[in-house]
Amino acid sequence: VNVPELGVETQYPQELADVLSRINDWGLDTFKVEELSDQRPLTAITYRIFQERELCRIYSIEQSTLLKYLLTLEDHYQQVPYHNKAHGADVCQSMHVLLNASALDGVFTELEIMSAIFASAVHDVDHPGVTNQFLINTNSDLAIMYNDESVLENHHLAVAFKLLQSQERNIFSNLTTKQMKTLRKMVIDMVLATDMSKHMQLLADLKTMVESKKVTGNNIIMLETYDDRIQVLQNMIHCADLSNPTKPLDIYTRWTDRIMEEFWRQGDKERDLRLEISPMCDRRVASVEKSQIGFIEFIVHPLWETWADLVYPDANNILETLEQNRDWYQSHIGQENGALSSTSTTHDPLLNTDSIQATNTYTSTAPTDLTLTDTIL
Ligand code: 8BR
Ligand code: ZN
Ligand code: ZN
Repeated sequence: VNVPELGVETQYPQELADVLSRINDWGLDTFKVEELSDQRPLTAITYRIFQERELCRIYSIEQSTLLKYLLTLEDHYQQVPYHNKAHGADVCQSMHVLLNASALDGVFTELEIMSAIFASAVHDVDHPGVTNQFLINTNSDLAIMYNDESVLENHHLAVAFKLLQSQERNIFSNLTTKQMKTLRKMVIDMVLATDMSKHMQLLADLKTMVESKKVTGNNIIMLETYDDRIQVLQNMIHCADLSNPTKPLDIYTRWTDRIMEEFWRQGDKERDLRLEISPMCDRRVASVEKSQIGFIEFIVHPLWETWADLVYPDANNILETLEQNRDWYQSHIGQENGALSSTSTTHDPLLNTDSIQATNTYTSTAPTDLTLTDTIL
């Protein structure tokens, strides 16, 4: 079977190859990959990572089978502002970089690594662009199906494994029964850990692990039990999922534009349904900067600070960028004086219809720390 070298059709093979050559870098521009790959960022990035890690050779995966799986997976991400295939691609590539930490050198098996890459690629598939709480409050079919427990995360997993059922897409057909069983357990454990309501527990357990950390002579972490190994992988995918604020500022602000637009669309739905509008979801009360500062201060920074302790000193640059980005949002708070920030979706026609109202209410009704935590967790 003839498969394109980069896995995707492109009119710009050289430019795409150049961007993808930064596959091991924290600053890879997923948005550029999105443009240059004719809207196939997830396939282009995951295919490249499988090649980079020689996973097709190790697990006898036909490249054409891998491509069929990835293209179908990518098609099952919905066209929502944030939780779309670009976010899937971003989390997958971030996970790939985190797995390369020198403190983790040789720690994880090839099967654990493939499970981690696979879990991150599928972790938000078919996300409808609304939160678990919204799905529960509206008595959605998904909430009924999963009895209100990690509704979205259970669904992402079910879709991901369902897509393997067809033989022509089954990338794991040459794994042994035992390998498949282990992979499936690990992928489930990782994707369920991306439910934000598990954040506090995950972080608490990570802190305990850091306190009793054992390392080898060359500063490599020792993880002996399954519980310890999966705990690190769960925190790693959670870090990758919450890595937007640790990326170069121009990339971070583009993700912020997208998540805010998605929140606001949920707020529009809540208004139409006469439900209470969730914090941060009211486009007429847009407080982008304050939301991001709260998000960093209460959730992202505590997590990354602990991760940086675990893999010290591998994540120090990441932590530094995060702190600079927080300071940037901080310095942009008063400055705009009620006007919409340059980073918000002012080009978005949906927002522009409300821009006058948004300008008036911008500074007056920021979410308190408590409501912020309420919405996300
Ligand atoms: P998921 O991708 O699994 O949904 O987890 C990330 C969550 O963090 C988002 O759903 C959102 O609730 C919150 N968040 C906020 Br607030 N700002 C964000 C940002 N700039 N990037 C990513 N997530 C953000
Ligand atoms: Zn998710
Ligand atoms: Zn996600």
